[in-house]
Amino acid sequence: MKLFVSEGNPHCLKVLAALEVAGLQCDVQFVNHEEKPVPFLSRPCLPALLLPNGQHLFSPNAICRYMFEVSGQECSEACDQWLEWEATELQPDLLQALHLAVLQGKESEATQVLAGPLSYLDQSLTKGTSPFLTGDVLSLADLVVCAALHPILSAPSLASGEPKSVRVWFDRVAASQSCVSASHKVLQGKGLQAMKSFMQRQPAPQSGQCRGGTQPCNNGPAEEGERVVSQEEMEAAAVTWGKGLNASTAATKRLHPILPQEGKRNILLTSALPYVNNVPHLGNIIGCVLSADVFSRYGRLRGWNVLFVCGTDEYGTATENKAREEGLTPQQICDKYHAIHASIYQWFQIDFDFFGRTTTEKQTEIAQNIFWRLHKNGFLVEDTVEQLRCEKCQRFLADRFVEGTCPHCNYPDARGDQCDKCGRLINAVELKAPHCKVCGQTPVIRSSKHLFLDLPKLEPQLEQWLDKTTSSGDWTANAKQITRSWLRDGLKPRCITRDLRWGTPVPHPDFKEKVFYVWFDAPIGYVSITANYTDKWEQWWKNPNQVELYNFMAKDNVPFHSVVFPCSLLGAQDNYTLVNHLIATEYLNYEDTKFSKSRGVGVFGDMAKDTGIPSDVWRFYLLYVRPEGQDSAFSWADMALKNNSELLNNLGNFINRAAMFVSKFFDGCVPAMELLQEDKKLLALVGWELQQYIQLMDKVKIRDALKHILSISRHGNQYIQVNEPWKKIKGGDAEWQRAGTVTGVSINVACLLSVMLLPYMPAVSRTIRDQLNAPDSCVSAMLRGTGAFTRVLDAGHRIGTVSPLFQKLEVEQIEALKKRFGGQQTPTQNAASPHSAATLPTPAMDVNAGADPEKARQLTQAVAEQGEKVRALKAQKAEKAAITAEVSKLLELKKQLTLAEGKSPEPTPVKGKKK
Ligand code: B3M
Ligand code: ZN
Repeated sequence: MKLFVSEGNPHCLKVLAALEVAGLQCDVQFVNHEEKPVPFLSRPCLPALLLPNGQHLFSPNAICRYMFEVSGQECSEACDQWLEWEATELQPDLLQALHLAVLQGKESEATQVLAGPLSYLDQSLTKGTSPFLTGDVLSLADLVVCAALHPILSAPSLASGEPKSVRVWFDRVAASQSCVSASHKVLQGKGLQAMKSFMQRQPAPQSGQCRGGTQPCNNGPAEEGERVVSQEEMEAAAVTWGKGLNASTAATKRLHPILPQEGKRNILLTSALPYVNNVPHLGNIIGCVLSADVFSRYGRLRGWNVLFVCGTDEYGTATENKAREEGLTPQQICDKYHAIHASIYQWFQIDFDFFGRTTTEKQTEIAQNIFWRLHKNGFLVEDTVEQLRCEKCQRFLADRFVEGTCPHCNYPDARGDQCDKCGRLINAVELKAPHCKVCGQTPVIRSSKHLFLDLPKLEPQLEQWLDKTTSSGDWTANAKQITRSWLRDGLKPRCITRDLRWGTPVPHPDFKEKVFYVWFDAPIGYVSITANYTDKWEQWWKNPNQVELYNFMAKDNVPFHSVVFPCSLLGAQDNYTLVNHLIATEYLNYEDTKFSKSRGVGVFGDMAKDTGIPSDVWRFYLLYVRPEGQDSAFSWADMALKNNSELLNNLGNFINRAAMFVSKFFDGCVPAMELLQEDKKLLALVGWELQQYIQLMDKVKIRDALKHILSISRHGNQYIQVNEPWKKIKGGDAEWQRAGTVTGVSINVACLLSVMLLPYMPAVSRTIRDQLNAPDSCVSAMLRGTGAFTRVLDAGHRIGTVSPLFQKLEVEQIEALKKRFGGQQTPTQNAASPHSAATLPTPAMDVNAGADPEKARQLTQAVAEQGEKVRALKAQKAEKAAITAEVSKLLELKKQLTLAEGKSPEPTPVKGKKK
């Protein structure tokens, strides 16, 4: 075995340390950076390990892992997860930090880049009681992460801002013999400077960009300056700004019925049809209707021709039961709850073009038509099925009324149609230990004749279509993965008839007593609801070449939209429009547990308005924590924190200041603007954020896009803070003019924000535009094209009356709400949830009673000012000592800010014990 390493290459630290711990015989050879020990790689790649069989390993973590394995030391799952985190999350930030520190001398910025990963590490370390990452003994995880951080954390000029727990852990691991000797070999006591020649050969890391993936963007109080703006960018931004609004993009009024138009992007948008028999909770709201609403509003701003339909899903046993419970007929239940749903969505400002229902004649007509076409085309097969019948309740048990143990994975709470644990499809009779959900009795098996959709026969067509649509459309990762796993298991014929009364009747004479299975019937609801909206519904639904279909849903609905429904439509052979973009969310939990009506846990749609918190703030927070890519949780404390820090102190503060300057200093008229470097830089920063927002929104990354709105107002606040228009207004002519420019630029940024915010907070957006007296044309023009930030409010424009946009949420108020909606949850319930990922702890926004938004606001400003001071000193090439002194002040301020924001740099109590 031969290990190739090079001096000053930080990746070599970990392999040398691992080699020593593993205690293997190995020839270590130091080569120069340009050496290519792995013959088939085109670029030099060190470290590299030549194995006895002549093969090479050239990923540092793989080398470490291999060494451990050969020496007989197992690498646990937790250890592997840390290695993955180190490679995918820590390394990119680390390289950026090293680049800043080693090549640019920007030490404070380097520590800032690492704040995210270090606080993640801190959370994990303070969560448990063990001294090491994966337990009581030092593991490969400790070695790898410690070696990675070694250059930074052992540099006196950089270390100081890291959390205490990280420092304690680092010192412990770094003191081990293996680390000490590895560091000696690679860095030779030269510290950061040892890496200079290595770093110079590395491609410059991208900065300020979210790396995508499942982690949310690091969007703490980011300081301006994180992203380096080039001269060209600034000039380009100034040119765009100067062009002004393109007046030709006149506002197009929404005229019903909306129909596809030639030459437009025609978007048909659906959100899963909520069951009519209960009141939706916040998870349902964010999962479908709210997400779809944001996207449809955004689409209209982009100038797309959007039709957004939804409605209540009304058939099925659940409705029959609810009717029995409430002493009403199923129809009366549907009428009652349809109205409840409609009013909840209205309160949440869900702007459907049409909100219908599935119990209509059109539904019967279209569902029966699809049925006959499937029948005629030979895609229905008849079979006798054994069904579960509860003799006590005197009825056949629909899938959702029987529960038992999953035959595939033994999950004890599997439903009659699907297992929530392994996600597999189940035939109710296959359940082990089945029981009636209503009375608990064990059901008996009876046979009856049914019709099946021949999925195996449709499978080749389906696969062909899926290949195309999933590669050309935007399918969320979970949607693709769930669909793939369904296909991997092989499709089976699926029964589409049921022995029930409350449903769409099966028209076939041999099946007169039966109705359609809800999951065959419900998606047809999208079509029939559109048909109730317009007679010309076929222009949407039988027009795949001109129409793009987006389906929004929570992930448990995926297979019905990606497999079953497309098969019905493909088999009907009637040129139906099939889904192009399938957008599925993960689950939203409530605090640390699940929403539960029966336990009285969580906030349900009808209660939100009783909290006194405005609909827009609800929308904002739900979208801020949208379970996009991973499960997330609603938390009262976090909602208050986000309201107070992001809405009040960041966004609202900026817009309000900008507008107040116009009205107080310039008599309510936008002043003349004369752009300097400083202004152009802001324009470039804002333009970049706007582009990110558009790119993300186009891909339906709603939560990620929202963060860019908040970044813009952060840049804006910083800009105002640095330029101090309130002081300059009192100065001479030149100063006065500067105050004017800063105010004019700011008010235009505020106007842009009002438009970007519209999909998320429609009422606030309207209020801002009213306060700015902004023309409607800005709404129709600002988000067109690739997104360029341009001047809309010219000098002389008179604004309206300015008032504050947001209100503080007080601790007492939030505590009271939390009590009211809390239910009797226990911390262990989360662990029992089938969705709780037993992987690495998520860096939760831990909120404690110490949060002080007012102080946070002052400190944010202080940090900004101090940052500016440091930058100025560096620009003047001031004495190193002077800079270091100011940097340490900056770090101290940041630490205080972290505290004031309610995040804790000191060890936090173990999660769960708090409650
Ligand atoms: N009503 C299930 C649900 O709300 C179902 C969706 C139908 S979409 C066609 O989760
Ligand atoms: Zn029963």
